[in-house]
Amino acid sequence: MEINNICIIGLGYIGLPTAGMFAKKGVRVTGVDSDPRVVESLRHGKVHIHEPGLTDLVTSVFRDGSLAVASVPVPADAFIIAVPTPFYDDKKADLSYVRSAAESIVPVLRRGNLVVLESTSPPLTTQRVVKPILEQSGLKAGEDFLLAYSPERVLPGQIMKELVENARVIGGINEASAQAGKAMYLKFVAGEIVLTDATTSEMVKLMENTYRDVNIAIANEFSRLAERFGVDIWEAIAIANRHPRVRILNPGPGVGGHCISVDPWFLVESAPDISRLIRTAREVNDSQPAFVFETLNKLMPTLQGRRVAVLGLAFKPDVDDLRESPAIEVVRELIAAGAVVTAWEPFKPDFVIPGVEMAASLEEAVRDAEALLLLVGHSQFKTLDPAEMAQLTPARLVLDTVNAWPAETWRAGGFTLEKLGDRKNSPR
Ligand code: SAJ
Repeated sequence: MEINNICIIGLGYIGLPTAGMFAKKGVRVTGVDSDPRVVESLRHGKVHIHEPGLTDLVTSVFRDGSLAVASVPVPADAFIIAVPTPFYDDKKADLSYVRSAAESIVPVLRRGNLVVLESTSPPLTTQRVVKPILEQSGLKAGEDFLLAYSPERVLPGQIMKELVENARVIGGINEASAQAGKAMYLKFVAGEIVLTDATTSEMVKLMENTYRDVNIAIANEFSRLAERFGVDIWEAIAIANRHPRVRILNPGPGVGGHCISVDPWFLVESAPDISRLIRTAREVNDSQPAFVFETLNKLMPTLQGRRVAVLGLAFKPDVDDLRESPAIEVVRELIAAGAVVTAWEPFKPDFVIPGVEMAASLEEAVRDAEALLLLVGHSQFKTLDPAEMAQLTPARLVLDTVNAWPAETWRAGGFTLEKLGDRKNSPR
């Protein structure tokens, strides 16, 4: 089966880079998005996602005509669904985007086509949700058209590299579907391609992110235990990690982003009676912003009217993505306690949080502060010089929640530097 043109539905963090990758390899790609603003801005050469290397790629494939954009799918050899799967307030997966993407393919689906779902989804979504919708075309999955699930596994900030180099799993509803998927992704994937069935590959994706979530949860719980026992968690983890079979992750203000903080719920939703550990890990991570708040509150027992400068709001270092960010949760608690919060997020300075003053620069954020609260280990924060900071701010109390700042240097610079999960060096 020859794949010369592909229609990719959903031009977000995954769909757009994937479209660019295929187009660069000479495939004619039509990128489809239901949001007219995305289609319009791409038509004007404006890339709406901040990801290193993406703008250059997209601009070049647009210029040579191998990538086009549209608001509805066009006939193609293969279709890739890369739309978001957020969750509702009750933590159940919102599959409405997946459903409407599948429905939009039905009128253009032809005999011999391949359809691949990439969106992270609860187990059995390919078989029980996508397949019946596509079969409304009158064609039979596995016989008239091929259907597979292949999750993206790339790390925001390194998407261009990881899309190519990471191992890719492709789960077909039958062997022919998996093989067709392999033939397609081989066009740009250099990493190993592993074939399996659709439900296994759905579960693999959820297991990967759940594994990481549970591991971060234990690191966060350790940070609370360290507070209780007068230990420095950062020192304790560094020592424990010298054990050949131990690799504890980093505690911090919590787990954010649209993947790790969401995906484990898809397993809990699908089988609540047998996923207690996964649920608890989610709850531990979701309550970590409250732990950060309590730690600061111990250092500043009255927060009413106190001026706190918050450095970083993104969900993790060096990205402009604020979705599900635990830093925002911390800020909300500070506002609720009456603190006067000025926040500096260099990757999204004009983000709006009700009640928070967004600074236009680091200088502006710290100018009148009484305390500094570091919530994200952006590279540009890590290298801040405490001697220079001491000139910029009257604040001398600093709470570093991500272990970004060398305590000795900051203390020598005149700051009272406190770290999350460290009561050894700063008994409070
Ligand atoms: N975090 C910690 N401590 C750590 C590591 C991370 O608190 O030691 C926090 C981060 O600050 C962030 C959150 O966890 O708030 C998640 O960050 P991350 O870097 O672990 O992962 P994501 O969400 O950017 O990307 C993950 C990756 N999955 C795994 O590493 C198993 C990526 O490969 C997936 O493609 C992506 O989810 C996805 O799209 O599902």
